[in-house]
Order: sequence, then C-alpha cells, then structure tokens
Amino acid sequence: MTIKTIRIALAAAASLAAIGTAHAASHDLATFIREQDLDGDGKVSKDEFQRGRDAEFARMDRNHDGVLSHDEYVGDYRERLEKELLTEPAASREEERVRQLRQADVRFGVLDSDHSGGITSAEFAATGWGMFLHHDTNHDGWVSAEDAATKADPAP
Ligand SMILES: [Ca+2]
Ligand SMILES: [Ca+2]
Ligand SMILES: [Ca+2]
Repeated sequence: MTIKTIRIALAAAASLAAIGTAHAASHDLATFIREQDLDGDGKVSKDEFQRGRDAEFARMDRNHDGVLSHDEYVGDYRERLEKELLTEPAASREEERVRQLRQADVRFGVLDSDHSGGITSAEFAATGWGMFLHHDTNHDGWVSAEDAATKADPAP
C-alpha cells in the first residue's frame, strides 16, 4: 500500500465515519470486531479482515464484473435495510427508509473515489483499510480490545 493509497483510505474512512457506517466496516470498535472476527478469537488480523472484505465485495458484485454498480451497492443495502426497518415503529419507517437510502447514496459517492460510477475492489479495499488502521490504535497489526485501552489512555 502506497502512502497515497493510505491517505485516500484515511480520508475516505473519515468521510464514512462522518456520515455513518452501516454497511461499511464499522466505526465502532466493538461492532467492528464482532463483524470482522471470522474465527471467533476476539480479535481481527489483517488477513482475516481482507478475507471478510473480499467475501463481502464478491457477495455484492452480483454480475461478477469486479465493480459494484450503484444498483448493486444501494440495492444490497436496501435489502438489509428492509429487514432492519421491521424493528422500527411503523410510523417512522418511511422517514427512516428515505434517510438511510440517502446516506447509502452518499456512501456510494465516497467509496467511488474516482467518480467512475462504480466501486472497484481497490476502492472498496482502500476504505476498508482506512477503517482497520483507524481501529488499530496500538499499531500491532490486529484490531482487538487492547486498542480500546490505547484509545482511552493515549500513550504520551
Ligand atoms: Ca479473529
Ligand atoms: Ca458488478
Ligand atoms: Ca491493535
């Protein structure tokens, strides 16, 4: 990963953090670990994270062309959203749906960093690594509960 890629990744991660990260690698440490810890040892290695992200990308890339189109990305999110909305009070569902889909639209624009109209696996990976680096506050190459301690009590 070049410095430029890392910079782009960090900028994208910051933007995603600002607009909410549902359906992207989570901004919340505990949620991030719960979602990305594939082997259940309570921490996330770089390999593990990469495997999870690859699988997620492949799942969303329905026509297998190596690019997430707007329909693929937002459509996948919409399916998940409809399930989540069932737990919302019926009266606020429509408003929440509109709000969440607008955010998904904004996220698509952020992930599609060169504005080509599709998210390539490289763009998808870059934002993911931004989030991994954001969480690995003690820089040991793992995202674990130890990183929470680092965050709460920053090293001098
Ligand atoms: Ca793990
Ligand atoms: Ca595709
Ligand atoms: Ca760490």
